[in-house]
Amino acid sequence: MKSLIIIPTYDEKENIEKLVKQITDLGFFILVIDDNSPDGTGEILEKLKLSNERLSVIHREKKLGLGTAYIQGFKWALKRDFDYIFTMDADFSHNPEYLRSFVEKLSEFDLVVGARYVKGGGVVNWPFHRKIISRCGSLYARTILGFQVKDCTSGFMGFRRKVLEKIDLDDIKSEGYGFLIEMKYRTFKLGFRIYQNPIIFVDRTAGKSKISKNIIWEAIFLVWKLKFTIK
Ligand SMILES: Nc1nc2c(ncn2[C@@H]2O[C@H](COP(=O)(O)OP(=O)(O)OP(=O)(O)O)[C@@H](O)[C@H]2O)c(=O)[nH]1
Ligand SMILES: [Mg+2]
Repeated sequence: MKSLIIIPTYDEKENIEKLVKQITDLGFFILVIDDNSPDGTGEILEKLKLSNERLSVIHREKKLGLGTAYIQGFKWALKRDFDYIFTMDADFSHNPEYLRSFVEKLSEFDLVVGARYVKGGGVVNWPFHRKIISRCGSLYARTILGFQVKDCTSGFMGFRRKVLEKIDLDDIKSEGYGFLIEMKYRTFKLGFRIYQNPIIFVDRTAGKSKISKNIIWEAIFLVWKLKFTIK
């Protein structure tokens, strides 16, 4: 089975080289979507590409958000022969060592979610308020939507190709955490099998956070929109 790991980047120069090496050393292909990072992440990637044939890069003109980056990445993957397609952050919050167990699970399931809020999962180094916001956000979303995914906002996911073929990618308009909830909810509504693989999520030690308060508000409204518009 051929796997592609899609990683959106914005100012990740401290992380990207080490991450690309670790993932391609594990035997996976990688697609990085960089939004013209002012810190030069895009140039680092161009250099790495010269000596790493498993690495592909898409450069976008400006910061256009994580959701649109993933949609572009999914479409890119579907034009090629990848069986499994993963989403992952660039900041080592998602440990690449989990990828192998995700792949194993994808022989039985259609979507694997790297889940913090299940037995065996957890979060390391997050301040108390962030833990509370994240846990409550997940509880809120899954209660209103009535589905069992315990970590709705997890950005670490592995999809079987057929899931992304079936979801109408042009119909997805949410961003940030909303996008991550929407992908899981649509997968669930289409009747696909979802596995929650426990992960220990480690707060980034390098680079800056890009999360904004707006994104949280957006997600609060989005959940209701999803509930009433997705059949
Ligand atoms: N291409 C692209 N990537 C983005 C954008 N915003 C965030 N990212 C990337 O998306 C991933 C997740 O963003 P983070 O800033 O780590 O968000 P977070 O994990 O919620 O917050 P922290 O870990 O606290 O920083 C990282 O790889 C970012 O570099 C964007 O607008 N465009
Ligand atoms: Mg992060």
